Amino acid sequence: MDNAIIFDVDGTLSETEETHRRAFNRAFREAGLDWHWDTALYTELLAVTGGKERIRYFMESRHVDAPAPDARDAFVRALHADKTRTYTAMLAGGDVELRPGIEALIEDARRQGFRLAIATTTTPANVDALLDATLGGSDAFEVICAGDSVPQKKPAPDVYGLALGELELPAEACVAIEDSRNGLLSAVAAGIPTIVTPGIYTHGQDFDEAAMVIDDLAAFDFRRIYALTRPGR
Ligand code: XBP
Ligand code: MG
Repeated sequence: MDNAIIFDVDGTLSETEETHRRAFNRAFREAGLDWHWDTALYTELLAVTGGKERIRYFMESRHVDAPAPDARDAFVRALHADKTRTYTAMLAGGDVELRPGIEALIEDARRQGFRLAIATTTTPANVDALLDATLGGSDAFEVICAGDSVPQKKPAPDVYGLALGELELPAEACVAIEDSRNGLLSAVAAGIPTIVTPGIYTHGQDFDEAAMVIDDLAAFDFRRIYALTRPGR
């Protein structure tokens, strides 16, 4: 079958943003920084996709003590690498699970012959850590597009465009599954019909452009998702 379901990762496959937030805070402490992102601030900072971009936005928008501009890139990269090491170790510790309905959808879609892909802003290491901890590996996904593989992160369409290119499929033969407005805008800008399953950090965002908003995927009729990939639907 020449149809694919393209999954976002954070907030969609799993409610991982709370683990990301804890990993950021631990990296800040270990770097001797007095920064702390509580859930209210993190909700605000999630408007910026990409951990390195989020750290930079926090420094520059809050005018916190930061290295001189010429040292800032190296500082942010090193701090984010520490955060990624912490995050992947947290996931390897096992305290993570897929959102309700996700594993059933992955298994059913594969039985129906759908090809599966990932299009995410997080790093490849984080994707591997999540899939290893929940599915025993990434075999279910033919294509994984992640992190810095594209010049512009969500809401730009780049990562979904890359996934379509690697699948060698047109946008209308696919459906995207997202949790956030940034992700929705990215997939829709790539021309892909998009379903939103709002998560802890994205409930209440504007999902007007979504083909469907599904609050409880576990109770949903997956055939309605598959129907979105049929031309002339
Ligand atoms: C969500 C993001 C990521 C994570 C943090 O990605 O915007 O930046 O918040 O991960 P998704 P990194 O597209 O899967 O929703 O620190 O690795 O960026
Ligand atoms: Mg997401």
